[in-house]
Order: sequence, then structure tokens, then C-alpha cells
Amino acid sequence: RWDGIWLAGLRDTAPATIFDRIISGEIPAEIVRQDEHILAFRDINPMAPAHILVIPKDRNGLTALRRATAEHTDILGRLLVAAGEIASDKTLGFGDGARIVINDGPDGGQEVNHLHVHVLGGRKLGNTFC
Ligand code: DGP
Repeated sequence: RWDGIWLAGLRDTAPATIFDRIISGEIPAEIVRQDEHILAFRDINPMAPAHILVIPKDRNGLTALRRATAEHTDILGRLLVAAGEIASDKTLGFGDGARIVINDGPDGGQEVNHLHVHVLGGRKLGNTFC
């Protein structure tokens, strides 16, 4: 298998994840923002007072950032713009700053194979990344 060596651009046929069931409404989530392209909801296991996940509604091969190609440029931009807007929304519990994280692959601590951006804040975070 090429996985783990050259992931980018490989079509992947990984099965639907729990996030697809959140998108469909089958599993409830505390949705804080959505549009045609993205969905943002509170993480079920928050690592900070404010912890929100931003995901593409259409995974379109993006199980992980390492699979991204130029075809994903638009959705990647949308995810980051949404993450920035969420991070600056004090009504969601954020203060003056946040941490935006993408866990990628097993070594990166990724557990759900549907690209997602973590937006963490609501307290002063330390500068350790791992
Ligand atoms: P990661 O480790 O980067 O793959 O993060 C996956 C996150 O998804 C983890 O922080 C917990 C969260 N999560 C998993 N299942 C659910 C769920 O059913 N609902 C919500 N809201 N979050 C979930």
C-alpha cells in the first residue's frame, strides 16, 4: 500500500464516520455554525472551555489533510475562515485568542477519518504542542 507514503491525491474509500451521522442529523450535536459547505459543532470531549470542530459537509476524499490536493483549495479555505470567525466569537466562549489544530493520521492523534479543524480556547493555553 502507498498509504503513509504518498497519501495526497489518492481517492480513498474509507467508510463513513460518526461525523457523517452528525451531518445527517442522525446523531445530535451542539451545532454552532453551518452553511452549505461546512459544519461546526462542539467537541464531545472538550480539551478547553471552548472546543469546536469544523468539518467539510462533503468529505470528498478528505479523510485527512495529507490527502488534500489543489481540488480541495476552496473547502480548505472555507474551513480556515470559519475557524477564524469561530475563534473570534466571544459568545462561543472564546477570549483573546485560540488554538487551531488539525490532527493528521495515527501519529498525529487523529481518530476520526473525516478532516476536521479543532478550535480551542476560552483560557490561556500553554505553548506545548504535544
Ligand atoms: P481527532 O482526535 O483529531 O480525530 O478528534 C476527533 C474529535 O471528535 C475528538 O476530540 C472527539 C470528537 N468526537 C468524536 N465523536 C464525537 C461525537 O459523536 N460528537 C461530537 N460532538 N464530537 C465527537
